[in-house]
Amino acid sequence: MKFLAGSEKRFFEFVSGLNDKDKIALICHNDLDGVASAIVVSEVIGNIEHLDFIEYSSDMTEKLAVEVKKRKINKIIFCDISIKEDIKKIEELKQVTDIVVLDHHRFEKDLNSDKIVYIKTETNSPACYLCYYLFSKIANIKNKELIVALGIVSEISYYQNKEFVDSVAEKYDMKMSEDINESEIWNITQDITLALIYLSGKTKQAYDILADFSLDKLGEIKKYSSQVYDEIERIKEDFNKNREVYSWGYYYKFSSRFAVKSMIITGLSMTEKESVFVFAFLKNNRMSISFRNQNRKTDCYKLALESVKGLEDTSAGGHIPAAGAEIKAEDELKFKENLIRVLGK
Ligand SMILES: [Mn+2]
Repeated sequence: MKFLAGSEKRFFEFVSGLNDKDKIALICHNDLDGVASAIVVSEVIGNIEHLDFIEYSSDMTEKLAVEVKKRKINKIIFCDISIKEDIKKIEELKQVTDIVVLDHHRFEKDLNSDKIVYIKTETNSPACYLCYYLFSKIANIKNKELIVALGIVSEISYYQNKEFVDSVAEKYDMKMSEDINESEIWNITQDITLALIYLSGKTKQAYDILADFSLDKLGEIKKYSSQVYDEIERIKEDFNKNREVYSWGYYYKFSSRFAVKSMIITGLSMTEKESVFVFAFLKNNRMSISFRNQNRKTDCYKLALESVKGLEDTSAGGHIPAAGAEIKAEDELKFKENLIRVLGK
């Protein structure tokens, strides 16, 4: 496995330095890659004092800093979370804990220092596979192969890690097809991803089900995923009925008890690559907006910035084909005026 930052040597020095008195926090992303990483790490290290699953944000470590103080945490392991210099409290945490980062998100600065072991792989080597690669050198964790393979597939990294995933699929008798999207392992991955959406904010419940996951536990996962699946179907029907059609594409406003906006807009925009899709999701007087244009003719990042111009209390960011913004719900009309000013009617 190729490391873009960090070394195995320093990682194993950290692991061999662990003892019974250490109070370890394990903080992972709340998606399947993050949960699979947590399963691998806790299988080998055990005895985790504080386990949490979080969504990336610049203030995501505020809550952690409180726990560190309260529980006297002296080691933190972050998996599948992009730790950067500007993360709030990171300097403070560095003073009182040792930090290990096992991650595959893009980064600018190598943060390795005597307080941080910072291991970064290429995007196509998901965090769970990095954890598996490292920990399988010191423990037999073959029983975690299945969840790791599912994690790899969920990160759209099958083709880059085909040999490993194929061997797991064969072992568990899962039917593979030329096209990964038509393979059984893809369907299982989708079910788990939807279940994680259902259980968002309660990721530990999903972790408990997945910790010793086997294919006969799929029924348990489907109890959750089927409800999110039904909701996605409902929203797609509603989109066809209630979307506003413009010369450039679609504006669609909706709300849901599940965080399915990105999943739906990405799926729909892939089927109509020339159109610009703008989805506005209403929640607690705020409107969270997604922009998509898969043929990249419209710069969604610029569009996001332009569309919040002149409004108060906003945020906007992203890339050319996909971007996001947030505004006050009461500013919807002004937002749409901006949108039409930039894109036309
Ligand atoms: Mn990941």
